[in-house]
Amino acid sequence: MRFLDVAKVYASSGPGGNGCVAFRREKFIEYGGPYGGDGGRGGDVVAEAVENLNTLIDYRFQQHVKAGKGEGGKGKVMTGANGADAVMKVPVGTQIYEEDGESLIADLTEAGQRVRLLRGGNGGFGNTHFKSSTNQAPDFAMPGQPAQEAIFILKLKLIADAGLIGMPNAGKSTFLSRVSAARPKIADYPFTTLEPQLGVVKIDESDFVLADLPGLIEGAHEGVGLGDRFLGHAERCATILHLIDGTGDGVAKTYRTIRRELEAYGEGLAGKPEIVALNKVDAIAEKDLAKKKAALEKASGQKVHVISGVSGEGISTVLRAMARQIGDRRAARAAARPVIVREPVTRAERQARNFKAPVVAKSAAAELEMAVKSARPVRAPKRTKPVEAGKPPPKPRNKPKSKPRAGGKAKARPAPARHSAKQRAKKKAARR
Ligand SMILES: Nc1nc2c(ncn2[C@@H]2O[C@H](COP(=O)(O)OP(=O)(O)OP(=O)(O)O)[C@@H](O)[C@H]2O)c(=O)[nH]1
Ligand SMILES: [Mg+2]
Repeated sequence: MRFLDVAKVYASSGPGGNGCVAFRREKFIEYGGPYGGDGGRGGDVVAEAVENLNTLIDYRFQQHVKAGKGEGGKGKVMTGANGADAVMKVPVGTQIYEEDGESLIADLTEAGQRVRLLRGGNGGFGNTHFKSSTNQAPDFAMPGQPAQEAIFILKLKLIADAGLIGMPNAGKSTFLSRVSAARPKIADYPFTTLEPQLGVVKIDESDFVLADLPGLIEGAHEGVGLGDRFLGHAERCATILHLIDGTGDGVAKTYRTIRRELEAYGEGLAGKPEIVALNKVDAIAEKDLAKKKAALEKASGQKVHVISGVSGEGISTVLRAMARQIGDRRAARAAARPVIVREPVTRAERQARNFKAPVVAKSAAAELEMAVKSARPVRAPKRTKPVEAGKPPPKPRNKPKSKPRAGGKAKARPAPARHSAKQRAKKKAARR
């Protein structure tokens, strides 16, 4: 499947359905009155980021997106059906721009993220809506609202943690194939890689996504070579691995050329953390290595890693340095993310926090106060005397149930005498 990272889409939402003019006509019902229903709502145009897409190639073939129109209202006060929404499925990392390609509307960076691009028209009111004491038989209804139309530019900027940048033939694709399961095309001619390739790198306990980008050459910002449009895929990276072919001459000059291109591209790419690596060390003559490394260190002003994508030399050190920078950015982002505590809205949600929450919502402070008040006090457990060894356990003390009388001891009331049936008959006879 071809990779496509820019697409133009013509979209239109659905118009609303017209309101209906109808009158009730039934046998034995005089003055039936207005009876026309409202029109249905037109469908929206929605963009949704989905996990299993990697390219915008679908929009090369389907450039028109149209939502369903709302159905007209009907007699018997029947409302028309709403039009179906048109959902544009795009890969994660897609940015949606207005027709000019510069005004950003939405940036879909997480799977499942949705944004409404165009609103469907509302349905028109039927004549039932307009009945009043002064106009008891309105013979008009409202038309549905018209649809909205717009042209959108979709730009995919891959979500990678690190990007590989360098001149053509620097060994970028070889590096990616060495450190991940990705199998990009490798050849000894320039511009072998024409589209970005992604690979997942596992190092120690962490993993990250590495993007192999096409080669940059002098004047790329003016369109020379493949241009610099693909640098958009490095915009979201935490770090850039700048590879320089060590077998060539003028490594410092090559480094400066690429840096100039990054600065010309803008979008904060030149300010990103960068790791510099002198590649193809297996093919560099021993006597030239120190000289080239020193020249590169002077030009870049930082430590230069000496690596080889073919022999694997120095690769784990570079990957660890990249993982560290990626980890730092992940930690900074996690710290900066606001913790959103949503206030409970429905009654069920409020009662999940406090089961005595009132049916009608109160302010959060009032509810908290109520929850504290309604909580039962915790009682201390009863203290009991420890039983001494060899002694019988103490008898439970009976407390008098009634208050003692003022002058003396409380007297227990005698239990009512219980007589058998024989005794009762005897008593009865005696009374007579
Ligand atoms: N000796 C040696 N050769 C290498 C090394 N890495 C890459 N090469 C060779 O360099 C040539 C170009 O390698 P690629 O990985 O295709 O280079 P690239 O940077 O992806 O090139 P483009 O896609 O054209 O930008 C191939 O012939 C590789 O075999 C290395 O570490 N040592
Ligand atoms: Mg390549």
